[in-house]
Amino acid sequence: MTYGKILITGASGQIGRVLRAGLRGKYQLLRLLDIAPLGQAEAGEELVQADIRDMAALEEAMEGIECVVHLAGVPVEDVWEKVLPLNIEGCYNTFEAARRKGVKRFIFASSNHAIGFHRRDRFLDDEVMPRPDSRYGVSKIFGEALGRLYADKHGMQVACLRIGSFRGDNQPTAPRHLLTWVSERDMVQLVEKCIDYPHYHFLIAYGVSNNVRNRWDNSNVRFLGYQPQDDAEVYAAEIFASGQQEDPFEAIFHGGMFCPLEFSGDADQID
Ligand code: 15L
Repeated sequence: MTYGKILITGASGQIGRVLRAGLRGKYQLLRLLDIAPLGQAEAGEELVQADIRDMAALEEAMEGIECVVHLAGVPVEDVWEKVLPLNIEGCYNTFEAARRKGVKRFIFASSNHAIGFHRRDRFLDDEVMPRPDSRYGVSKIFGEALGRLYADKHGMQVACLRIGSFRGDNQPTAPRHLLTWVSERDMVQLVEKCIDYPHYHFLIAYGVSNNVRNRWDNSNVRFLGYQPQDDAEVYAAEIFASGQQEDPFEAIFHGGMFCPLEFSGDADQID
């Protein structure tokens, strides 16, 4: 195993909890970091209660680590006063602490909201221009840019995962999820592939299940061997039977519900 000592930040969040359970026993060490309580340590786990705004604590947490999975931060659109310290400064601190401690690989939880203002009639690959739909989306583009910098400048191996709709109830519940849903086991599989693949420089992958309505192209990362098992379509009848219809404005764009937040622009100009 090339990368056996793993640090997960944001380990008590929605995705963190699922990765903790899904990766348990597969690696020599799972060090779990969060500002919130993490419960009892299981075999092979170490728990660190720390804040990603605290560089010294992060450096300590990186000691001996081979691969970081960085999930910590605000998970939705929020005020700048939260996005700046957690998703901008906190993200920088995490990359920089990893570099200082010689961490070889970094998996960054980006988001589809990094490209949310692209029109949905366009199928998106890893090369499309950044098109954030929110301050949150901007922070994810910032993290991807940091990843690119640390890969090119410092030789860190970086994977940025543009995660779609990961649901705590492991079920798609809205029409947009039929395109964007990522199931728990597919999320675990994607992260595992990004930890285990012997070598890469920098990659962007979409964190999405095998949905028939998927609009994101992962052919650039075929080499990873990610084979999603689930398809949101199984839930389509249930979702439509509930009478839900996507708002017409939201339905134009990949980012859906984040696009109309605070909107004062001209949709026709967003080609
Ligand atoms: C995200 O990035 C968010 O973390 C999550 O809360 C959802 O909004 C998701 O994207 C989505 O696009 O459905």
